[in-house]
Amino acid sequence: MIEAWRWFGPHDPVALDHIRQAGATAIVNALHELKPGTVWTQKQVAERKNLIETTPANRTPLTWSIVESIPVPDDVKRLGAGAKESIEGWITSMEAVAACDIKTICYNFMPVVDWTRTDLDAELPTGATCMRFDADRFAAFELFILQRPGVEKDYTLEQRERAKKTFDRFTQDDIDYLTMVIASALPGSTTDPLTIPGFRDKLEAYAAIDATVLRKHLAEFLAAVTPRAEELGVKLTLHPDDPPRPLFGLPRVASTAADYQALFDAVPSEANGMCFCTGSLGVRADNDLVAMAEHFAPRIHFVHLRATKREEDGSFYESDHLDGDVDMVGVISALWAEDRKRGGHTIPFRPDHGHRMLDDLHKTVTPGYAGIGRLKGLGELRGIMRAVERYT
Ligand code: DNO
Repeated sequence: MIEAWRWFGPHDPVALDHIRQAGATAIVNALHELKPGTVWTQKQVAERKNLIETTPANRTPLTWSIVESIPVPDDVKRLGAGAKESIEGWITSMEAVAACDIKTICYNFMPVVDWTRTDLDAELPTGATCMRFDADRFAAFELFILQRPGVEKDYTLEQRERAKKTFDRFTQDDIDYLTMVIASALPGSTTDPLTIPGFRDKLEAYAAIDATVLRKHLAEFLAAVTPRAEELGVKLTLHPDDPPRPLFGLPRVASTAADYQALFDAVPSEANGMCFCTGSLGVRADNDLVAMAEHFAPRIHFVHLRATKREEDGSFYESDHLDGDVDMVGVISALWAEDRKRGGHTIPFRPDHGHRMLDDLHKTVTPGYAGIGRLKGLGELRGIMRAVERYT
């Protein structure tokens, strides 16, 4: 497997030399400065690639080998093949990326919001902080801040009462913070940031779209883009929903093994692949991650390794990389076997997210992407890989 690292570009407080020091050699990046839906040009991609790959004297070379993500515009999710212009634009961006010899592209198909948390800095017993999805805080947001029409029926009376208590304790700053965190403001988001009225309008635009329709639109998108991806030798990797369950009454179609199977059946092209994100998939107790890694192995072209701990009420937090609910050794063994089958050193993985700890507690960091926490995660994951390499 190949050690990769997500870099957010020239303004990322974690510099390319820090990545070298972490030991990763493959860079995961995107033109984050461009709004979702903007068509990427070859010149822009080449410039970024140059920046990453121009190696100062006596430094380890780095390669930009994965794009995460080219955002799929909102109208593609709402209209499927009907969003012709947006799909053509997406293909043009993919061509620009492929022309720069980057052949792995990650994307997601979550409507309205990308990955979702309620806290960026939840304190752990060690004094480090982690990201957290808190069921009560989320319910408080939907019920009393967003006031989503029809939301009551998604909660029991007890859940609503707990949410109300949580809401009653909020200050205006708490409300603003929660709104900022949820309304697409997390790093790497592929959806536009929203205000509360904008949020309601977006949800309204999805009123008629259920899981069947969304799945159909995703299949139409893939049917349109995979022929060109095949010609270019590009692997498209669909990132799972995070968290892997419906939010805001919106459908989700990349949450389970059955979801991915339906997609591979609908569009068998070998360019139709998967980004295996253990942190996202692992939030569902009914996702057997080792079985999924084994079953989908030939479709996996990019891996995010991270762990979460589930709580009874649907809350979860991001634990240490090896101490969550996921059987990390089992997953890595399955992926390692596939990597070996392909000749070795073929599948890129990145340590996904990390705790905010040590010096990072006093610095400005990119939420989820502080340097030290990921460094620790990568070190632990690398240790497992060395053992698996040797003893299997
Ligand atoms: C969060 C990431 C997401 C992911 C996109 C993929 O840390 O997993 O930002 O990159 O959802 O399109």
